[in-house]
Amino acid sequence: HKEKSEKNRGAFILLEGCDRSGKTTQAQLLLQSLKDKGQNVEFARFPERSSEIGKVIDQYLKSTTNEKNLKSMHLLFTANRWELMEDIVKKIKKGTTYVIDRYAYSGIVYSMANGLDKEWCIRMESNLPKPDIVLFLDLSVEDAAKRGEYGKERYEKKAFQQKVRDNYHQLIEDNWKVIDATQTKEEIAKQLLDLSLKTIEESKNKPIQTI
Ligand code: T5A
Ligand code: NA
Repeated sequence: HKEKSEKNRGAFILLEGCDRSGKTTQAQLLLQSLKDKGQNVEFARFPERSSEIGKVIDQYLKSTTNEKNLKSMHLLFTANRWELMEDIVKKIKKGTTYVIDRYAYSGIVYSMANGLDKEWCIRMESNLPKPDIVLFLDLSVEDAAKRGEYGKERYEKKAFQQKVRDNYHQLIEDNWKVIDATQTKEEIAKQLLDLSLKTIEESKNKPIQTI
């Protein structure tokens, strides 16, 4: 029986933020702490560069030549989400909690920073599963840049990152928590763990929403 099997589902916990905001660091810490608390939890990231679509995305991110077809590039990032989310949702419904590093909101804010229309970007992400909580690691571009040089990938430049941050601030909704990412790794980890445990508890018997 469908309804019954969706009781006690896992949660969809998402980490978002600019480059160098500490997403990957915190995702790994959170995964371990949740496991230590006996939670059934798995990790995923977007873009997932290992699939066929992911390989095209990886090449795009590593190249610095002008991209003429930004809309089709956006749709490849979106397709990369669809190709993984079907399996992820199946597992969430069976009780696995997912910690995910970047998702649809990254798609929206980076494409907007490239000049694409906000409403178009949001529309292209519609119907994807919606996270139960968005843990938004927020810090200024200046503070992010202090964490060592930005890398060599396409978007790792200060002016671009400033646009990305401004765009994130336009997307904040009720299910977002803005985390001060200038705190120590340990301080942030504790906040994320508390928020995640609360979310797991509150999401258990709620249907998964869509964007
Ligand atoms: N993209 C992505 C799109 O354009 N469209 C899309 O749809 C999607 C999904 C992907 C790129 O693709 C774009 C966005 C991105 O430009 P990525 O592989 O996800 O890139 O790489 P990033 O997320 O940018 O990875 P980064 O490594 O730059 O950032 P993180 O993961 O936020 O940061 P992290 O944890 O690696 O930490 C960075 C450094 O800071 C230190 C760490 O030790 C590390 O050195 N640090 C701290 N220092 C002090 N205090 C703290 N609290 C710290 N936390 C971490
Ligand atoms: Na990262």
